[in-house]
Amino acid sequence: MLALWPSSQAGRFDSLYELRIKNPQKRYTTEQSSTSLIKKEKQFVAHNYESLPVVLSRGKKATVWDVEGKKYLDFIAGYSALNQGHCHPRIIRNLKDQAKTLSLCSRAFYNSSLGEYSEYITDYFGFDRALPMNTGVEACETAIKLARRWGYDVKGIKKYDAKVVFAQRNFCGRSIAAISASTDFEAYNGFGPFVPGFIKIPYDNAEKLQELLEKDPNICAFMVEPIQGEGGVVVPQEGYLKKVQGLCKKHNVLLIVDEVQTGLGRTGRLLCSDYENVKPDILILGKSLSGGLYPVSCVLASNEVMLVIRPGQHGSTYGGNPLACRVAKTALEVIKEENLVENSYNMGMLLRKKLKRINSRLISEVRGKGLMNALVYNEGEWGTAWDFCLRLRDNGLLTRPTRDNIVRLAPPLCIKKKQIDEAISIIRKTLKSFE
Ligand code: IF1
Repeated sequence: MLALWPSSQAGRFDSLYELRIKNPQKRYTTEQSSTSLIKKEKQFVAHNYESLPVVLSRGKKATVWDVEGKKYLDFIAGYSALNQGHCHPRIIRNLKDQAKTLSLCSRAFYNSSLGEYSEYITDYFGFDRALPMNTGVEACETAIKLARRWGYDVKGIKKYDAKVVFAQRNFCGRSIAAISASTDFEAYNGFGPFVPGFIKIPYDNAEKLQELLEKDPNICAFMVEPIQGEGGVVVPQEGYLKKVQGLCKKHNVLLIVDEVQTGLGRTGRLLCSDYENVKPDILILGKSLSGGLYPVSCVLASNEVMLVIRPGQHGSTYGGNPLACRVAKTALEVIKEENLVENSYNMGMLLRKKLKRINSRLISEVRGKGLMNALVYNEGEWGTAWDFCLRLRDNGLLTRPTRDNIVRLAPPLCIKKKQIDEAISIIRKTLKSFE
């Protein structure tokens, strides 16, 4: 019995009941310094992240402050969950208002927000129906379920023979299905057995997809990101998505586009797939669908696809709750009303133009679309991309590397020209300090 207790408590109490009831007498320290807060996270939180050492306590638009009051430009934007900027006043107002009125009733009953929100979001993106979920990975899983079921019920694939195709270096989250689709060793290694029926082909290679679709009639869907985020901000050749759409149509295969990260203005269009005028069969959204306030995701599709799922076959306790619906509708309104898509396009152009003008042997490449950008850092005896990010932090800009040496530059879409200039001068100054 004792072995089950937290090691620090062993022997102090006679039973679990005593431990739970009497332990609150423990005195908690509430020291607010960065050092003590980092120490606490390191001691009590699972070691599933290596966070950049900075402890944030406040945010507004594209700016954040640490617990000591130091100010930074946020060039991660909550991994693109904060396209509307930190603590957007209107989204907060509606969140508060709805939280006071009705937060959740589960889909056991109808609620006063889900219908209105679903009408709004289906109109906004031009689909028949929405399936509300919470996190990005849940929406990705939902899309896979829809595709498999459509494969059996509509396409006529023999039961449990359906296959879904993914691009190598994709990222759709941390669930068992998501890591089964992953080619990232770190993400999947040691977590098997994996979900069967998943095929992985190279990204940005329509020919490989064509070969596969021509020989395998059991494929129900191809799932792809229009720009690979975790893959290292990989921008495919122009025309890739259009070609892929043509192939899927020809072979009666659903095209699932994961716009969890690229969507909602991040790349300078409302959806990144808009650049190629591609409307997928299934669209997945998340992250900024709530403006960073609350986990809200969504799957959009036509009647033909969406109606293969019947009552009892899929759902979620929190999915489609009134609070989420109200927040998401407001978050979508803000994107339009504040012209965030246009600003993302313009500020992205400006950022890349200015970055490309910097003449430094420490930058190998600058790439991206809109405000989804990467700077490829040339690591050497002067240090790693991590060291570079630490010094950017000291100089007032927050970001971190992905895939070792790729530094993400993805601020909230409300960022102003003045702040882009400020970021550029911080980057210049930081690069110089390594020369
Ligand atoms: C982590 C990156 C961003 C996503 C796409 C689905 C999901 C994500 C295209 C799942 C999530 C995240 C999650 C975060 C790191 C992160 C990330 F580094 F992987 F690329 F955004 F920058 N589809 N992306 O990018 O959404 O379930 O997390 O809501 O897991 O460490 P989720």
